[in-house]
Amino acid sequence: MNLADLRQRAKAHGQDHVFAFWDKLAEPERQCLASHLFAVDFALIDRLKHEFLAANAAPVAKAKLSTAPIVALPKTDAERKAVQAAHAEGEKALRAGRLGCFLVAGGQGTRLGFNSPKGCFEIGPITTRSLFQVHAEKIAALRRQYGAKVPWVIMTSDANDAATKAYFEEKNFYGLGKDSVRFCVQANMPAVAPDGKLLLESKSSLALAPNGHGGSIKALHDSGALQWLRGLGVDTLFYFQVDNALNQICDPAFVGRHLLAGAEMSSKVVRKRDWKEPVGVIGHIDGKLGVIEYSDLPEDLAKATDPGGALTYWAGSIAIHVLAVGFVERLNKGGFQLPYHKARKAVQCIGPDGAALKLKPGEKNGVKFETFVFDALPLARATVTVETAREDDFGPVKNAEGEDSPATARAMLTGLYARWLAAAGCTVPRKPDGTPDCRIEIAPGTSLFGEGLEKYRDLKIAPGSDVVI
Ligand code: UD2
Repeated sequence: MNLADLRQRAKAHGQDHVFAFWDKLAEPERQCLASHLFAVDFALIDRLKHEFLAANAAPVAKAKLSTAPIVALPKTDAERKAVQAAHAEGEKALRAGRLGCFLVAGGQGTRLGFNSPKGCFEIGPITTRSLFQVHAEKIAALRRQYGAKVPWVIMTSDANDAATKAYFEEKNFYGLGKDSVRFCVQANMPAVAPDGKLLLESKSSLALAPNGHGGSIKALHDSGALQWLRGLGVDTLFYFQVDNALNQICDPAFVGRHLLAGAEMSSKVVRKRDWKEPVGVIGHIDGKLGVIEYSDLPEDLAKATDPGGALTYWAGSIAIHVLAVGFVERLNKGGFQLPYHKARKAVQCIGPDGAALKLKPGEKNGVKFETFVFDALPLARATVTVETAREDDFGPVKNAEGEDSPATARAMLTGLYARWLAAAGCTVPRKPDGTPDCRIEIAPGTSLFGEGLEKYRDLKIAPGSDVVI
């Protein structure tokens, strides 16, 4: 397509305002704008505009939600035996080198108000250990424990790719070896105004945003990462998010459940702490397993309870999945499209006069379109959903303060390490409310899942002190 065609196409879709400053642009600037515009799927933007933004757009269709079968935390001996069998199966796969790790870290982390990639955020309760470091040390420990390569793919976005790579270089990949960590960059989607017009970030560039973590299915394939994993003998991927400080990476029991069921995509859930908790809910949606995002869950359903007063839709998705490599390959071969979701967000852009728009605090002037990885669940031939204990697996860092903040994640880390030490026979000082009266940090290299801490049985921990192991 040449430039005249591009202009014609933009005009045909009511988007020719993007050329408003064209005549005043220098050649490299024109090239930049043209490259952005060549990548735009105008027909898709039209469709999304009609679907979500038109005055007569239908409200998000009310899906029929019902509860789905979930493997709950074990209560009986038989259930505990099943966990052991799954654990053994997961360990076997780990030892055989079938596991790879897949971290999605392409988000912009706006809520945290941290300007670097979120993974660089220091989360150690005592040390300056960053989120990336916590994940890297866990993977290093898995490699040692299972004598396997456990390669790691990290998805970034244009917004943070260079900074993420520079960070890993600076940290020498935490000793993992550069050849065993691979980055893939997710695609962008243009951000639009509430009337569906493309927004310009500058006179020579569109306002682009990462296309949501659903973009990972395609990014894995298009970047060659999937083929690379296959070449290393990996057929099973452990998927996780950058902001979860706890996360039992490659949890053998979870991986084993997935494998024993012959599943293509599996998920971990926790009991929601209350009806408002911002996590998607796993259930049957129009008869198929899926996740309804918290923002799409009608309040009456979110609040629904069973006769005992417990939430009916209690199963909160914590965005930990196992994916069969063959499933991701199958989707990419067959051509698939995950549905788009709309989010009103603040978007940095210029106005019609070419000057940067000054946004008021909290003003959401734009709309971003994203796909979500959990929308691949209904496409999987078999799935397993497993309940996990929040305190073992889910300490997200989302907000600067309050719930799901660095403070709560650090407290959860100390709480976890305190339980591990107590289980090893060590006495941990406690406050009257039962929380540890000390700060504890255990390196993943010392203990990955709480094992091997017996030698700290006689450790004396003074109230109010710091313990780094
Ligand atoms: C996500 C889930 C929510 C729950 C929660 C648990 C969605 C839509 N919601 O909520 O149901 O499971 O996590 O913590 O996922 N990311 C990318 N590229 C993107 C956008 C996001 O890689 O284009 C990554 C991001 O770096 C992060 C993760 O995806 O690791 C989650 O993103 P988020 O913080 O926007 O999701 P959140 O907290 O709304």
